Amino acid sequence: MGQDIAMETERTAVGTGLTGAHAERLSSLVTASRAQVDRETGLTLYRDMTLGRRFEDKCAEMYYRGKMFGFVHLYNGQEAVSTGVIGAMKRQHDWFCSTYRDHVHALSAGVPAREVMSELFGKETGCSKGRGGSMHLFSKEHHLLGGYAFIGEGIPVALGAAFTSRYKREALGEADSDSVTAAFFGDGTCNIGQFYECLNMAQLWKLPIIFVVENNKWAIGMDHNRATSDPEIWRKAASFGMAGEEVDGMDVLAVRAAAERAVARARAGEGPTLLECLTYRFRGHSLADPDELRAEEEKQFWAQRDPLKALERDLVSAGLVSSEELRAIEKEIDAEVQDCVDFALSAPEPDSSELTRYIWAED
Ligand SMILES: Cc1ncc(C[n+]2csc(CCOP(=O)(O)OP(=O)(O)O)c2C)c(N)n1
Ligand SMILES: [Mg+2]
Repeated sequence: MGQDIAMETERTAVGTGLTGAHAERLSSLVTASRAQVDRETGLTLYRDMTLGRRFEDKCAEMYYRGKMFGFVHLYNGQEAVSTGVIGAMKRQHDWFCSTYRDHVHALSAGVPAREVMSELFGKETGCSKGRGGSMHLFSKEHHLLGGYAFIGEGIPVALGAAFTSRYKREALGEADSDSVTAAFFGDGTCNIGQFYECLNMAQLWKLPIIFVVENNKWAIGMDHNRATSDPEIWRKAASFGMAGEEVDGMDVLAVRAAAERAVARARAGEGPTLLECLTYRFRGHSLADPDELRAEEEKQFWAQRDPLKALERDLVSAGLVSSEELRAIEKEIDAEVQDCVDFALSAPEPDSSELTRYIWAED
């Protein structure tokens, strides 16, 4: 027991939740290669991240006011990952696969906010017709292959999408079939079998897939450093001969640059990438979690690395935008989010005669 405690102290840099090696590299990751963006792209990134943040804040409000039910897992703090990766891919061409923490991935993929909010209220106008709820967002039109309540469940689904892309091009002769799939999942999910099975198959068949690990250091109340043999997840890629990369997941420009490299490899037929994004969730595991396990010092450390504030500093210091413009965007987005709530609250519920509809495919 005494030995266990000593080992953990050595492995965890105080106050960051990171292991010593991770913590040492965090500062160099900040200055690692970052995407160059023009004004328009910078504004698009800021808008997407702000929509994610404000949408989630509104969900918390609705949940605590008793308007939303069931388990709801918010994404606050992790926005740079969704925006950085999905923003580097082609909407309605490439494919995305999420987890139960899926609202913001859906928004970044272009699913209308009204449809996402409606789904959270269980309404017919929801992207899953009100049958899925928070953890099961789906949109064929926007190539969102689903949120999944079971951890790791989306990884083989994403692998199938990546296989389909290659099969269509090489076996069926569809020359324009060059889509790439991004599978998002957490650090805790990297300790289950499907992760390893899918990494193996993806590399064996050189599939166009990006395994995006959102390492927020925690799997509910389990500290990542206590749960895995090598806390540096990206290194696990080497066991499969796969490209692996670690990136500051609080820096959208760094995530975007890493995603661009991974997408380029995948489209060129060079196969998959394991991309580990070091990030943090600013709220409890779900809205039912009082969040009492994580140290205040650790929360403070990561709060100072808020990805939205970091992007604002970057865009303003580069002279691309003014803070006033960003405040105006936030106002617009607040109005958009309120519109979603009004729309979702007044939308119809699924008709009870149709409760079993959509269990089987209709076309
Ligand atoms: C197959 C399966 N086993 C256990 C659970 C219970 N469970 C829900 S969330 C979670 C932790 C996942 O942590 P991580 O992958 O780091 O994702 P995060 O919540 O941090 O985004 C677990 C074990 C589950 N949902 N599915
Ligand atoms: Mg986690």
